[in-house]
Amino acid sequence: MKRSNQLKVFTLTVMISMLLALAQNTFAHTRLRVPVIEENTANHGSTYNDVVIGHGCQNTTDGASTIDTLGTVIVFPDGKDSIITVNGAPHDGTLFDFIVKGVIPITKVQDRSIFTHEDYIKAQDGLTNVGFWVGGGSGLRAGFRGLFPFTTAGVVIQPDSCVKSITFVTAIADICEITDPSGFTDATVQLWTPAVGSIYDGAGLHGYDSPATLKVNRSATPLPESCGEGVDVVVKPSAEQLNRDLQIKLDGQKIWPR
Ligand SMILES: [Cu+2]
Repeated sequence: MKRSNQLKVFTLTVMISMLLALAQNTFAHTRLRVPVIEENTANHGSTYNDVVIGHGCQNTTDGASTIDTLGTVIVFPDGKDSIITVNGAPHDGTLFDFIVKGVIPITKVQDRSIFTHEDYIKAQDGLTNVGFWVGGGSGLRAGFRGLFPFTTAGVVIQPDSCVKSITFVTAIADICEITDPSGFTDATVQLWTPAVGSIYDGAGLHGYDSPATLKVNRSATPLPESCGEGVDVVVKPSAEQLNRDLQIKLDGQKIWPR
């Protein structure tokens, strides 16, 4: 092989391994196991999914993710005061403009294989589940991944809307040490939240503005012809909702954040 060719091969190999390392890092973040789903009508039932914790918290010595996780909490946008965009442009209406139920209905699949406790986070109406938390026990060991099962059901796009897809931006906190918000560091918590100005933004921290998302593609009804290409909707929880809902309460007692 000519010297210049060898150099090309070498450069390519280095580039590929760098890309692979990058891809693995991205994959190791806390995400949903199935990030893109179809609509489900009542007849088609539920879509099974998991919150995937990719790694624990980072120690302050070498920055490796060697700290165990004590619990995790996830919140979906409640559809009430959520931040909605249509093809990137702000939308003033509610989620009812785009999805039939106005929220994404979620159900936790009972599972105490990693943590001893779990419960729902309720919307302000006290009925709708907007998220859930799991925690307690010996926890999730650093170096292992954790799957926390749940389902979404009955997510139906308004048939006469021009919605091609709707993406729900979630907010997740993987907790390694119970602190108040001033104690949030890479060693105490991994915040996978949209930066919307809540106390959970975590500027400068590992997961800053890198939330897990769930995209629902239109599949039950055809796009009305007048829609042309159709639109992509993105919905994020508001700062107000996160400050209120992204927390762990056990028997009415707030245990995280302190
Ligand atoms: Cu990560």
